[in-house]
Amino acid sequence: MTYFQSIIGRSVLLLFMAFAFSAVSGCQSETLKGEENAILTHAPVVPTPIARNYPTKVIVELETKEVVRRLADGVDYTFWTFGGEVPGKFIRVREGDQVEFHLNNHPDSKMPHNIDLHAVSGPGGGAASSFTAPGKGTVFSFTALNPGLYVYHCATAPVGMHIANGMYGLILVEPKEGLPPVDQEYYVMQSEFYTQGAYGAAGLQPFDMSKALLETPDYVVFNGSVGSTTGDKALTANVGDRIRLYVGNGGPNLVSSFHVIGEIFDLAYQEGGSIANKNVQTTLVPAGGSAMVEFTVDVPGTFIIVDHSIFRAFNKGALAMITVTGDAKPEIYSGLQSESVYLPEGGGIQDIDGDAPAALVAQNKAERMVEGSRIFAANCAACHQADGKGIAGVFPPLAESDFLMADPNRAANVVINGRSGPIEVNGVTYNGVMPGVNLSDEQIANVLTYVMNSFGNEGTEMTPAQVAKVRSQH
Ligand code: HEC
Ligand SMILES: [Cu+2]
Repeated sequence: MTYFQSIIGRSVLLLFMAFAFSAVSGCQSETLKGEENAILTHAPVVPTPIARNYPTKVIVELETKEVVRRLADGVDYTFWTFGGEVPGKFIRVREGDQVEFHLNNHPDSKMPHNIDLHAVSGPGGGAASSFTAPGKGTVFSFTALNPGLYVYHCATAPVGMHIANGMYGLILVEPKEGLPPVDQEYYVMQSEFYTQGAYGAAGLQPFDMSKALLETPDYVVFNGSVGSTTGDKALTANVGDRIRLYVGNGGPNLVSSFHVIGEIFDLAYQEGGSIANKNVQTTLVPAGGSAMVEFTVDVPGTFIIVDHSIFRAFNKGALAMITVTGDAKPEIYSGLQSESVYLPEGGGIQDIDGDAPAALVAQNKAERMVEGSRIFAANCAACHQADGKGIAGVFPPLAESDFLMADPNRAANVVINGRSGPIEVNGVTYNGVMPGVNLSDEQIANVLTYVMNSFGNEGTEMTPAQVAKVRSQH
């Protein structure tokens, strides 16, 4: 072979290789191969990363259901859902995938529903093609053109009400090249609920349209309920893990100031887009928007996820937890490990000398104990602790408290009007401030009956009439 021939041969080969390479890597549009059924997950679980390096036809089956579920302890709500829970199931596809979307509306539904996916390029984001009556199903297809993390929601009139009742979720369109691997991925979605009763008012709570119009929710929560992701339902990780949170905000009204207490986001893909900002403390998540955040947990302990519009976190429910286990790293953080900071405080309006709202009526001591335990958990445990033992030097104990048990009327006065200045409890002097807790006579009777008959205390029943008398004397 002459030199000339060999040059020609090589260029032809190179040309051929370049052509073949571009076909495989898909510089232009890739061709669909095969078909698969999407595996959808309930929060906080995320479907496993896409292993394919080519686009396929993905079949998504999602069912709308109207269900009664717990919104907070003792509080139920009729949620309208994508898949039976709030938020709706997480959908994960790859850029370039063709999604064949099957929306089915459960036969027991009272309402028609549809779906608007922000990942769709097409009229109504799919809503125009997916209006589905109870017991019916609809199908439409779209190609996931843009990578990113997108909100989906119902868009059936009255739209606000469908969203307020829980109809939203997330769809992740992974970029062609995939996302960098991490150790833990979780799905966290914020939203608000507007109920006729105030925060914590017991029973099945109907939707309150006037509060929704004023944008004054009673509940702001992660993953559909108060405490959905706390205690033994907290997210988990090991020391050294890199965590990616897929964060959504269903609204309907509020913008979230998303923050993890004690962590810094190494990367925050703001608004769920493709560019990450580095070293972020708090990222805004718009209503109907998202964010992806990544961070490494360097030390063990409990990390609290909040909306940093802070009354929402401590008084309306927007508080979740990540429990990190492993060896301490004193070179990064050393200090007392305590579970007692950052506990929810409930919605009883605290002021220094307030009037009280109305509530339920307990018929006997047993009913007072049940209501009282709820009121305690929501309004007192943050300071006096769940076991009533207080915190040494800061919050006096209610468990076996000589101060409490000596004079129930004096205790009622403390709850109604608050107290500050030195106080001796079981021989120990405390000097703090207890704010007056804005509860009704009924609620104070219940909570004091509960504390006087719990935590090793044995005492009498307190009645609303007794509380009313104390209130009138001060
Ligand atoms: C924000 C923290 C906080 C909350 C919430 C709180 N307390 Fe207190 N409480 C205190 C502090 C601090 C004192 C001591 C005040 C002082 O030093 O004068 C105290 C004192 C008391 C006392 C008298 C001392 C004792 O230990 O017996 C009683 C009774 C009491 N609280 C009951 C309650 C009840 C019931 C609730 C819920 C309805 C409640 N507190 C909510 C902080 C709180
Ligand atoms: Cu709907």
